[in-house]
Amino acid sequence: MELPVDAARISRELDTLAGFTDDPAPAVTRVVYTPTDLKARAYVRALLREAGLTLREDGLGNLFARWEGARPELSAVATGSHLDAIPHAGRFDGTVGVLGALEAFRALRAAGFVPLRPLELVVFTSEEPTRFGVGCLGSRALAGVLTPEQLAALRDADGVSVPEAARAAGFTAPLEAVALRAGHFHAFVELHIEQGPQLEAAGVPIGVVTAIAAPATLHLTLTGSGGHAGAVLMRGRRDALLAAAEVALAVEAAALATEDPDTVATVGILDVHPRAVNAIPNRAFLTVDARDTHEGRRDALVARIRADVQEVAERRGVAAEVVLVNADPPAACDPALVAAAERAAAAAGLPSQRLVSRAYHDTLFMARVCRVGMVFIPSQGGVSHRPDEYSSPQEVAQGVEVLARTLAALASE
Ligand code: HGY
Ligand code: MN
Ligand code: MN
Ligand code: MN
Repeated sequence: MELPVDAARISRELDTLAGFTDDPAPAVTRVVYTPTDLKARAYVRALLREAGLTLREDGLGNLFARWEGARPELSAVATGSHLDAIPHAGRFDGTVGVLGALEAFRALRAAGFVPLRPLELVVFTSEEPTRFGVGCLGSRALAGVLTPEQLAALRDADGVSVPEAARAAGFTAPLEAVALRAGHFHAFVELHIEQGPQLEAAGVPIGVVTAIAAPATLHLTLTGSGGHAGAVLMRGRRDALLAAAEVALAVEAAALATEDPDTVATVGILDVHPRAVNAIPNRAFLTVDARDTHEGRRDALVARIRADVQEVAERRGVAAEVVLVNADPPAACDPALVAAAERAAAAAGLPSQRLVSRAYHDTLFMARVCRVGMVFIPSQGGVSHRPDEYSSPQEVAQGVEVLARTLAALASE
């Protein structure tokens, strides 16, 4: 089947979407339920309607765009990704999987393909942890991993809960109806940028994901005694920032200590209170993002970090509060979907290689609902979560074609 993927059109649409940002280009900042997020959603909803898809939104704002199949009673084949972006991010993370899926649908329709099973394009709410501290809120709720009560307990920096923010954004459907029953979808395949260097280094245009690493997040609050920067002598200070500094270095050492490249840990946020030039920090808040493809090794890493925090706190006389925000299992992509994506790449005349995703994705939680697969395209320089994130129009179009062929095969079975 000849697939007329319009590379110029998807490139234009990605550029337009990148224009919905709260920081100046080339950065993209688009935090869930903000006016900017809602404008981006409205833009994508219009494109989906224009393409003749039937839309529905759930109580969190997860958006489902349906292309009816010849057998509407069969469970749908789903694809999709996210539109939200962390502060000062790039324009391809998530958006390639949304607009790329739309372009895949348009190319299949233009080629005269008629799906047996319905196809659904899903735009997941809040894949990034920026506002509520936990990533993949929408897909966790769809998978039943986050209940309405747990969503109500998640609050942003202003104390606004997820349900309050969703309602304020205009999503009023009941949260009890969000969770999908297992088997609701026949299969789910996400197109995404690799966000790492492997495909570019190998000179391979298509990645077929076999597994998604297991993420965990810790929030640490260290409390010392603070005081006057001039009057309090060095001996006996209980400086929360210096304790946090030791903890941050201990986090790095703990990840390196496993001597496996798949173990990673990052302190991404460090806030200091009262943040005054002449006051000894009496409180430090830091986040730890710890991941590994091997769940046992990830759990051992978290345990070691907890022990290091206690050791530093005792030695420096500071109080330590450790909150484990999430510790999720890894996900394996279904071998049949891996094979389908590899066949699709071959049919498109494109080399592909298997790899593990170290970044997490909504696919990590869709794996609790149905069989999953992922198709990656290269990230220039392996860069992501930065304004200079880049994949070429040709790389995007190649990913779209492989996604389209994979979806066509799954929707015909
Ligand atoms: O952090 C991640 O892995 C994803 O990009 N939110
Ligand atoms: Mn991301
Ligand atoms: Mn992403
Ligand atoms: Mn994702």
